Amino acid sequence: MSEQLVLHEYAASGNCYKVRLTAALIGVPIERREYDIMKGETRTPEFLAKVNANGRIPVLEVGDRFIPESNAACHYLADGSKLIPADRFEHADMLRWMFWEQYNHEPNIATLRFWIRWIGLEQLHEAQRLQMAPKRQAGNAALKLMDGHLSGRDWFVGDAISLADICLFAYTHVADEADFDLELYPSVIRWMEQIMTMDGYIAMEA
Ligand SMILES: N[C@@H](CCC(=O)N[C@@H](CS)C(=O)NCC(=O)O)C(=O)O
Repeated sequence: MSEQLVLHEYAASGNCYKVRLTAALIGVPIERREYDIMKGETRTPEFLAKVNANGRIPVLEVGDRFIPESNAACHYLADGSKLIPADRFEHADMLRWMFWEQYNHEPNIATLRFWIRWIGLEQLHEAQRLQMAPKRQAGNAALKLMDGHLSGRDWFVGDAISLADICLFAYTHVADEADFDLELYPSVIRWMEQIMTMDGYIAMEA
């Protein structure tokens, strides 16, 4: 890639890790710029005006332009690589899992991880406490659905790793930090082990 790539990120975030893992697996170097989200560093007027009006990371800076949303940043990086299926149906199926990740998986598993490990149970607001049980149930439903899909197959789409696997791996492999019992999902464990032993794999660093 000819333009300079800078990832605006928080290293312990799975959404940011997805982008780093994508870049690592295709061998594309990216610069990294860390923000402390616990100190509101992505909510400053400068960040909102220049990097992402939505006040969140990751954001991939490409030359003088910015791509917020982790899965969009992964898609930009992987365009033209083996991480995106050439087949039109499989490409759409990959996107299906990436959208599913953002709607059914990340809001439950990542949010519980953040509340439990970063905010702390004692600090949660009443509204958050009330959401704990529904998010636990929805998170387990997501893991169960993944386990069913992966039983008898190696990858989410077709017969090779794609962005669907990378985007789902990011928060699944740390779901134990949100007190999910991954031992209940043996096909998910087998699938995670395949990813963790791939050439170019990098760990999350959290
Ligand atoms: N859908 C977005 C979610 C981004 C997101 O929630 N980022 C969190 C960290 S994982 C963040 O920036 N939090 C800081 C804040 O909201 O102030 C994506 O996939 O990039």
